[in-house]
Amino acid sequence: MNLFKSFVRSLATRLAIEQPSAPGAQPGQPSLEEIVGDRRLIVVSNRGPVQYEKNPDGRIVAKTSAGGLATAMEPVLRACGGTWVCHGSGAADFEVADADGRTNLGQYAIRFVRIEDQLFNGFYNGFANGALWPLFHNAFSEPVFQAEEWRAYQEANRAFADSVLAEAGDDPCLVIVNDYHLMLLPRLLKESGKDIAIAMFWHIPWPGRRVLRICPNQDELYRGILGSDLVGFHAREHVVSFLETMDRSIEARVDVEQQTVSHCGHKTYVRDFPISIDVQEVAEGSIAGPWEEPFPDLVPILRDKILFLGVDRLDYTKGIPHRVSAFQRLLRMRPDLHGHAVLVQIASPSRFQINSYQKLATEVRERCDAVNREFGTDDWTPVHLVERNYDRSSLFRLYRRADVMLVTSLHDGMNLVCKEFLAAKTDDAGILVLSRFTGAADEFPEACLVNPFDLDGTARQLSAALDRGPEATKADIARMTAHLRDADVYHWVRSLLLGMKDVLARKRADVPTTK
Ligand code: ADQ
Repeated sequence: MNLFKSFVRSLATRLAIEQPSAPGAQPGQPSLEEIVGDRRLIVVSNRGPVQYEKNPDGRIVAKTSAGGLATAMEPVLRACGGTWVCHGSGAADFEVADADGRTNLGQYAIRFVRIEDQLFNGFYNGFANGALWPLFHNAFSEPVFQAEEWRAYQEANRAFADSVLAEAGDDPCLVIVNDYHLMLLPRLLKESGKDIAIAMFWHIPWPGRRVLRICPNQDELYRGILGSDLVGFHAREHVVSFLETMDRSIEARVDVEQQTVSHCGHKTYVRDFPISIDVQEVAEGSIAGPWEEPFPDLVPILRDKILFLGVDRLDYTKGIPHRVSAFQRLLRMRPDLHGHAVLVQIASPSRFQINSYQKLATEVRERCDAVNREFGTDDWTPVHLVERNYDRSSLFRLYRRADVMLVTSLHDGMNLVCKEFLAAKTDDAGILVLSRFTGAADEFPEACLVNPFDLDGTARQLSAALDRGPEATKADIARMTAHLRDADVYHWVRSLLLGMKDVLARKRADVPTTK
């Protein structure tokens, strides 16, 4: 989407939010600006909402990020204003920015952090995604801990801290730190002695201390995160795991009832805030035009076929090979689907410099080929793998066309794709197949909940879901979308900010802790 359209849309959204009837707000409730109060809002994450790249003709173009974090945090800044501090990863980011690395998007500013390539490689491809990402997702790929990558991680976190502190100046600020790339940042900010309130939001699972104790740097990471005033997770289960980890792994006092951790005289509150999406944006996007327009290659393939759809970053936590194999077993069980069912897997290339991601791409291609070899005919190719990024609104149209949405993550903090699918299904027709190991499964008991490791079981459940008939599945989708409309991203941000307000009020009234 071009920046002008995005700006107009953000203005419209902001105006909508300020109405008493805005999503997530009850009449008489304070606006988001009132909740944030006099503090300046700074959001920090490794990846920002936009990267500036150069076309071969030298023109600079803005590219938006695929990924749940950007999808969820962007509406927050659109609504409240402030600054997004993120790594300047686009080739032209610093050409667009001023001498401080800042650029103004109208509704909010971006401040790019400069991290040279070798350091970034150690920090991002190394410690963050080669060690922490697999570690926190139950190690489906073995985490690799390297001393020099740990040093790069520390140095990159310090670079983010310098940038946030420069941005904050002497103003009282509210900083929202995002995710596992920046675990050391909260303490670095707290130690500056400035008036900075810190909320850390954790987008991935917190699996438990027995899994995490293999990390040689766990103490420093936990001390880092405990610089926050509030730590937010998607699910209650992650809150419980976090409290248990802090209780048993470092010198800290944990109050399970109050959900607090006291460490070195500082108290951190821990709460769950299930993240969500801008439901209205998806619903409107899904009917903005025919689905065929952005997907001309799929038109001759789909025609009147039953569309099974997968949309993910090409990541081993998303269970894409398992999904393709479950579909293969479904075809073995159900000859009546031959010639009539098509699986389209849209996979956004991700972290391709890491070996395990390259291996995954090869495995997914091989599994798709295997299904097509087993069942394909001259006029029917059962599986189509599309490895590319799309404009988000194009995806919303395809969700609407889908008959069965397949979300089979092996482990996922929340998963926003299933929520986008539900928001796009304004006609209520469709089936959501959802892994039990997503945060979203807690919110949608009406989905067809599966264990993606159980390929035969998943195929059987898929078959049964297809047989339930349109009336039953419509009723399920209607119940899920009704919940989603109440629990959208504005509800999430409102809860997070109100949670933070409550924490700061409790802290003002609190006696300092000793441990
Ligand atoms: P992710 O692991 O990135 O997020 P997810 O929540 O599924 O996962 O969000 C993916 C986002 O990327 C969706 O908005 C989707 O539309 C978009 N996307 C996927 N494929 C795309 C493509 N080919 N082209 C364009 N866009 C594409 C992390 C955690 C999740 C958590 C989120 C938010 O791993 O568990 O839900 O953060 O907290």
